[in-house]
Amino acid sequence: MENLDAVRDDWLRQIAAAGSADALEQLRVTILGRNGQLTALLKTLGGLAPDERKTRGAALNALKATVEEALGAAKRSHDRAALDQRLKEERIDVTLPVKAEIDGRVHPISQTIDELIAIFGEMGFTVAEGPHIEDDFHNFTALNIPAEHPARQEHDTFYLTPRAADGSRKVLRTHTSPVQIRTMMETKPPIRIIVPGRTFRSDHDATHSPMFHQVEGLVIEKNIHMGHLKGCLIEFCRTFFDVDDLPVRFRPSYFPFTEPSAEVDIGCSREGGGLKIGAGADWLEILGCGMVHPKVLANCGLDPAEYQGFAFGMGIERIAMLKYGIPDLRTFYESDLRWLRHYGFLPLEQPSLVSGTR
Ligand code: 2NL
Repeated sequence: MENLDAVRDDWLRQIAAAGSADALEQLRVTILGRNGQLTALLKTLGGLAPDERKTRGAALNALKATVEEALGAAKRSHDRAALDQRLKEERIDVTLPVKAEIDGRVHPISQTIDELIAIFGEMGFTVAEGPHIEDDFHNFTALNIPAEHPARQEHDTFYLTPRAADGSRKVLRTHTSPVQIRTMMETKPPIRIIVPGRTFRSDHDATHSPMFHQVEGLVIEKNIHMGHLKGCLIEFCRTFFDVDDLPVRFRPSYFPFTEPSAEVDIGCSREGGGLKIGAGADWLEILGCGMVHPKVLANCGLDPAEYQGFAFGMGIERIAMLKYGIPDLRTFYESDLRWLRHYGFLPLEQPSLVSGTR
């Protein structure tokens, strides 16, 4: 039988002589691997008498522990030497110029929503959100939109299939109003919310996209009247377009969910093909509004004799195009990075907001 002391001394010598982490690993496999030398020695135990096997087995286990310990120590020493070498060789030149970061831009839709939140936030509004997939009740019925209304037609609205057992179909919300319906049904007034978000209509041309963004606002309190509506929306228009004396006019209109209803125009001039907001003799329509219809309040479980309110709605792409001079609606959704670098905003740019209160 081999003398284990000699074997051990030989291995330890080889381990000490290994010149690299790779050589060390090679050695580990040669000694301890599946076909290794120590493994071979262990296999001979089976042929020994029981007494001999016990002593020889114990000696081989001790040898294995010694070799493993030596391999571990040698590996740690190699790693440390390699690190020391790298630290000695590698230099950081702290005087080099900073690498230019590829900085992103905030999309004009996001920027405009941030501005809306800042402006209405100053007036006490919070943001509400809701599902894009709605049911007939929240999108149409509760809003006093009659069955024969064009908005309910197959042609204008994205209906989801298949129908439920009762024949009803879900719809992609055609406006953000269902969120206001849900809010009125769930919370006790006073309510002061804006609802920015995606809306969907089956419409696609130079000025219409099947997906677009809307912001609607809703105020429900006791004794709210048309004066509050006008003050709030005049303040909004002047702040958003950043023109202190911006002319604002309210024109009678019709929506099924408000009574009375109005459309809001701002003063502008269209000279030489250009559009200038806040000056001149022309008018530009920018939003719709009205006092919430008593039937809509009742549909949401509110007593119209106790609570009144006003609501408004506008297209986010439209007001962004007007404010930032973006000529084509379709470019909003093309994800063209050159467009985004041109029309986008830096992340830390503050939303335009009055410097304090007026
Ligand atoms: C427009 C006009 C409007 C509303 C939206 C509304 C919502 C509820 C109740 C009453 Cl829950 N009204 N929303 C009211 C008037 C006008 O939007 O031209 N949008 C693009």
